[in-house]
Amino acid sequence: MTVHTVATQPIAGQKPGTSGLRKKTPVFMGPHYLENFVQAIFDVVGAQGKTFVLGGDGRYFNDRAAQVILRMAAANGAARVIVGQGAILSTPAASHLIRLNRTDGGIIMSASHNPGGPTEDFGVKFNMGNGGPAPEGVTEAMYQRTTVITEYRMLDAQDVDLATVGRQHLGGTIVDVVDPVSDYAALMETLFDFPAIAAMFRGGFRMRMDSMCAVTGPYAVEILERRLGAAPGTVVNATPLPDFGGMHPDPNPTWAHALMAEMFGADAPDFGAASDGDGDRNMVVGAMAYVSPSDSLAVLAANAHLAPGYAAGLKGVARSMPTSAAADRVADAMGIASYETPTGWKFFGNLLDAGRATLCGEESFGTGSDHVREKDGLWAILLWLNILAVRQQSVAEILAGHWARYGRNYYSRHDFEAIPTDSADAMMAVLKGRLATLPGQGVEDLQIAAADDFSYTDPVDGSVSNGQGLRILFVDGSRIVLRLSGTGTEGATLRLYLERYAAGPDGLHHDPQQALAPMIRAAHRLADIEGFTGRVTPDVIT
Ligand code: VG1
Ligand code: CO
Repeated sequence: MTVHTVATQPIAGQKPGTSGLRKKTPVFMGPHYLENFVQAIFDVVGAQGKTFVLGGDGRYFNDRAAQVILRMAAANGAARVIVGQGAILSTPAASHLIRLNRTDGGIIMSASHNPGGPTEDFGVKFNMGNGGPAPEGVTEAMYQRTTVITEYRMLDAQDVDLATVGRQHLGGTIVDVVDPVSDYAALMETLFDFPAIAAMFRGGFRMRMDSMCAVTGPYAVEILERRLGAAPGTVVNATPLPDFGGMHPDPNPTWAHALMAEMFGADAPDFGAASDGDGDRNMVVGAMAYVSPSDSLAVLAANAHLAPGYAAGLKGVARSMPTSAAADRVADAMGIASYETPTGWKFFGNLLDAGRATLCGEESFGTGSDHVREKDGLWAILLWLNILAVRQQSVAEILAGHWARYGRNYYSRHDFEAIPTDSADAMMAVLKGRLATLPGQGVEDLQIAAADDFSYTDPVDGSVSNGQGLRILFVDGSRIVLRLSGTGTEGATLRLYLERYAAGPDGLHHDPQQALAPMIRAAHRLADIEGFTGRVTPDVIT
């Protein structure tokens, strides 16, 4: 088989964001677009003699992109590629396969929680040999490479049969097609008390799992229904579809509204959960009890020792800066370290590798641990099930008990989507310019204690990441944070994060939007969101 060297030119804008390169599908399918970026990956990390994992969330173009990447891996001299059957791998399962097989990294095809389809979003990201997302230095090098690229290598070959598990050869490269679920399911069995969870299901415990027509369907059916004995049909929207059935595969109360309606309706199941496009996010809900992701992280940290995989306790807990401080309170009570990182899972990698943190979480419905180097939706759902099985309490009881002990961090995020980029940038620039003048000022009866643009120094390798979000901290401990999304593909998305602490014992059961109303008004006044963007009402509230 011949290796062709194809002449190409740099294509503007191939800069990875919070999590890989995401663009509209037609952009990714345009001439040389995918090829340029994949060659830039191989140019930076090297492919000769190396082994990689390859898989994706099954969205439109996933299958064809996989064939292109395989031909390019072979043309660049890769020794072996491990591919999920049908080119399918959830992001956490890909992370596990990289670690299990000690490969040199992996390519994951996903735009995660963004919608999929011919006119929606596609994405590609590279994970390192530790199983985690490439750090900023590496993604920046890939971007720089795309700005000077002149050629890429492509093997002249037919498609590999990805439908059949087994070994094949593509030029000089071994292609091992593997079952996407089995190794991941086996890992979950080592972490959680499957017999206890199975006994809970046998005792009549009812669950609804919404896979949102995305990648976790096969994983959830195997683990929940087959191995744990949940009733057949527990998992809904269980078949991954190229367009996610037209759904927005983002597990939050807005997009998983069918699940929310069921959990807040008559005869609700005991436990509900949903996951996103590539299976790294989760939402958990009890009967009549929504669990905010920040609270979920805190509850999991406080109870993880009830699961066999964490019986020895936690080394530390890490959260992204916009995530509420609820987990910090648990860490303090347990006498373990807590860390505050910028948004994006790549910033947890060093803490996990160094053994400083065991659990990590983000307010954006992401939770995970040191079992892989990605957030992991089904893992979080199974840890909740394990805790419920041991404590024999409802989700609502566990939440109420948690707040009674630690106090409650009222929390919400307001997203304003598809704002003209110029307006969003101008608004952020003006607020940033005013930060130094804010301490000491009052707004909406709130006194501002401090204000800054969050900067992070990695405690392991000393790398510095600036410009990670504007924070306004009030004297009473509440705060607002504003940042622009790094995963969107249309204009700018403003994320406004709001937090207020209530120590209890009174005032622990208010509606978060009401509890946060002063912060919401203060944020609109301080940033003049309406003046810059014309927006008053957020598109999505979580
Ligand atoms: C969002 C979330 C962030 C998350 C990222 C990737 O980024 O806020 O917490 O890590 O998505 O999640 P941004 O830059 O749009 O705020 V996923 O499930 O897309 O891998
Ligand atoms: Co995701």
